[in-house]
Amino acid sequence: MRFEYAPAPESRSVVTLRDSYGLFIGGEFVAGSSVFKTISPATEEVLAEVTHAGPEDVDRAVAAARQAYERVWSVMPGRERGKYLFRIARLLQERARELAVLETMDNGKPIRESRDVDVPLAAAHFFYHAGWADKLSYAGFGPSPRPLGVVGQVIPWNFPLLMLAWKIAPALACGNTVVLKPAETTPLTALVFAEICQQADLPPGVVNIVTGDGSTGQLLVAHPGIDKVAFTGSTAVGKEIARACAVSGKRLTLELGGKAANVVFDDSPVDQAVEGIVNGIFFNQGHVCCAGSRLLVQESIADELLSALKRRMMTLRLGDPMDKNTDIGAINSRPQLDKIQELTASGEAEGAERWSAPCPLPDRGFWFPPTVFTGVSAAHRIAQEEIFGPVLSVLTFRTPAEAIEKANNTPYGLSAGVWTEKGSLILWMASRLRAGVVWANTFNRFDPAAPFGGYKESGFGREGGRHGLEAYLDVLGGSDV
Ligand code: TAP
Repeated sequence: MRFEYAPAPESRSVVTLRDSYGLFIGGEFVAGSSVFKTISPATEEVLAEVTHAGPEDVDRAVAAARQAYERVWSVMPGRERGKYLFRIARLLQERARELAVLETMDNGKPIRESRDVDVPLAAAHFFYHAGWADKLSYAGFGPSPRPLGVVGQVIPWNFPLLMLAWKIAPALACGNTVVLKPAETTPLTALVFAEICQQADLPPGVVNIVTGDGSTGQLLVAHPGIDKVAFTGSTAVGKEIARACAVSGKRLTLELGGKAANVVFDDSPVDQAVEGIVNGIFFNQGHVCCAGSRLLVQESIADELLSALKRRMMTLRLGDPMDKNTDIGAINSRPQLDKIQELTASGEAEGAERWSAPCPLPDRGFWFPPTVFTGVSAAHRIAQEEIFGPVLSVLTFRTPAEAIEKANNTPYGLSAGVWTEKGSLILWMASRLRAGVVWANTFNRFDPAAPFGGYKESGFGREGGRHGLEAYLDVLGGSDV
């Protein structure tokens, strides 16, 4: 039975959009060399004009960060830095509704997700790292871990504010200053974050935000004034950045793509597993690096599980991301939609069977229905390449050993899920899965205290937890910070 819901739109009035946004350098919004427009992917309406940072703008931002590092931030006691991080966390909470609405407008994700996941987790990251700022000597990296200096950070469009928090909170807690470039299609919450830095009285230059496209990112990571590069994005760009940073002496962490296996054994409770599969691949339209994009189901329950999954998918509500009942929002951009369409067409051409939940797609904006492919072989592109959309590829297995072999058979190694009631099997699987995170009887759970990161082409370095601090510290010693 399908329930109909009355529309429950969130109000846009909590957001005051400026017509035009400058770059945030040295604690102020300043003009740059040129501008571009950011649009809502759900309606294609122009939301605001944003500044494109060119070489001189990036120079200015790095110089501001250097000055703030040397004069203020690296010499400030950790307990004082921690107060600023607490303040930022509280301001994120105070402006949570505005940030959630803005994120949904600029990114296309359902308001339910930006309100309940992105913004609360972003605040949680600042709270968590505020607590570390005066305890770095006890973090297990020796008695006197030192900051690295000026950090260049480049982030993607799928969780704009949350990825910003994952990058900025640990960097600042450890005594570094930052220049961050948000993705071209989702710059707006980073610019409100710049306002929050002003509200928190953060010393000028500690955080600098330079908007622009990939060329701005390139300038930033190649800049000689940067001591460390932290990148989250695609594996292709990650490799380019690794080459750009080679022999430069810069420290580097890369959080890249994934092709996670969600492995369901025949003793798992089917309804619970179905919820985990839906959450694993359809959360955030599947624009999730750790999405459970490959379902590996034990052959004996494959038919039962797939029928239950399709029934559940028929209840997913696709449409206006600002409606509080919406489960599936818009695809973030036209190029991303083109990529999903190209890869799904290859799935059919290679012989897999496509099934999409029957749901009307809005006339304007970028949309793709929740889709499942069965009859997928490990050699198909849809089993190997990251689709980064609401598309699930289903494979079957008979034994745990076969499940491991298939799960590990991709160039990636970011995350995995295991569904079974046997604790011993969970441990057996977890020790053999080549994935940075393994979820047991759940999926897509995040906590600032838990390190996150990949193996193989999913990158290196960890974000979150005590391990995440190491990426922002010179752990070989020096005087106390
Ligand atoms: P990318 O195209 O790699 O873009 C990521 C960021 O890098 C954007 O800000 C982009 O700018 C910038 N960029 C593009 N070319 C660059 C270059 N040559 N040098 C420096 N910066 C450059 O990825 P995306 O499509 O935005 O994001 C999706 C990817 O991110 C997926 O593969 C996903 O798996 C991955 N991801 C990984 C994680 C973790 S934690 N592993 C988390 C989220 C996403 P523009 O956007 O302005 O072009």
